Amino acid sequence: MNLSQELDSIYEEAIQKIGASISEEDLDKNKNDFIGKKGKLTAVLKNVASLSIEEKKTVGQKANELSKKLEVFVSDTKTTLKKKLFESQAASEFFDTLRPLSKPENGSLHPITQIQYEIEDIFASMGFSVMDGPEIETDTNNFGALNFTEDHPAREMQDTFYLENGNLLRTHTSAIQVRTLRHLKPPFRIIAPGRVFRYEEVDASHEHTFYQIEGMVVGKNISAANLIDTMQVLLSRIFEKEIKTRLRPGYFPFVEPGFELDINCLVCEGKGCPVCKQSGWLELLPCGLIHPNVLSHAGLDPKEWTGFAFGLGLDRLVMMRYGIHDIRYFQSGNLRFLKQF
Ligand code: FA5
Repeated sequence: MNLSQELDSIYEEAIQKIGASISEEDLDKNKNDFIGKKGKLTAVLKNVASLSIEEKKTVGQKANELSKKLEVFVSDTKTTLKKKLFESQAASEFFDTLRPLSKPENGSLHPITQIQYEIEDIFASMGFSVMDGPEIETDTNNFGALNFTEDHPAREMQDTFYLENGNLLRTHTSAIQVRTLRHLKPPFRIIAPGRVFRYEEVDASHEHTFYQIEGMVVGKNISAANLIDTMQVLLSRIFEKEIKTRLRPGYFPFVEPGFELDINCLVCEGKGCPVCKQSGWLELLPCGLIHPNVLSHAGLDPKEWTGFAFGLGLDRLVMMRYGIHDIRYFQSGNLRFLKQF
């Protein structure tokens, strides 16, 4: 085989190997095998120096041309590989909402829904029933009946989305306390899960749309000891391990006394991170004994009836359980995130 024929056969082999590359990495390797520093075609080019002037001209020119053609072929193959990769990713992640399903494709429950159902089971086992309420509320149910006076500074604590007719998107599930007091005769124990909305500056631990579970017990001689015990049962059943908590005074107009139950941040194990704003602690469960004014507003005699209430932030609870470092994943619709649960 003369040198020109050798070049042709190297070229044929290169086209075959490069064309069969299965990834960009594989392509780089195949390219190097032929036109890299130690490649087969490069080796021929290096030998050209020892040829006669005539051969130098023809073989050298041919080797150069083939090398250039191979460069173009490598670049085209790279484009094809990129396109194929994109198409296969798009095919596996694309979901056409209008396409009739030829075979059943099961979705799964959102992690927040999963934990909501778990909490409902835990409370059902303690004799609680589950209540519901609308996302659009009256000002009275969200604020007024909960002892927020018109000019009460606490109204500023929650920046609210108002509707033109004066109603609002509920800022907390505590509005369901008011509805429950209207509909049930005590004694009762209820929880009420739901979506709530605030005009909030969004960051790693704050969303504008998030989930809470309200809890409320009304009966005779209900004390802070009953409240704390219930919270401890809840947290130990949810986390199934010892977790550090701290109780500090907290102000909400509808409880007296009010508490903030914080848990040691499980994303950073209390060292400090963006989720806990570097404090090591996360506000999770504000609670307290129901304010006498709330009971009176519902027509109950606060001397006869007492109770406790709490409002659990579900998004943050899920974050603590799985060590999720940013609340924005929950509403992102990112299937790669959701498929983990
Ligand atoms: C309340 O909403 C009171 N209604 C809770 C309550 C109920 C107190 C009954 C006393 C008795 P707060 O604004 O702190 O309180 O919110 C309660 C929980 O919701 C917080 O601890 C937190 O876990 C969660 N939360 C509050 N704001 C956000 C937000 N922007 N994004 C995500 N979670 C939030």
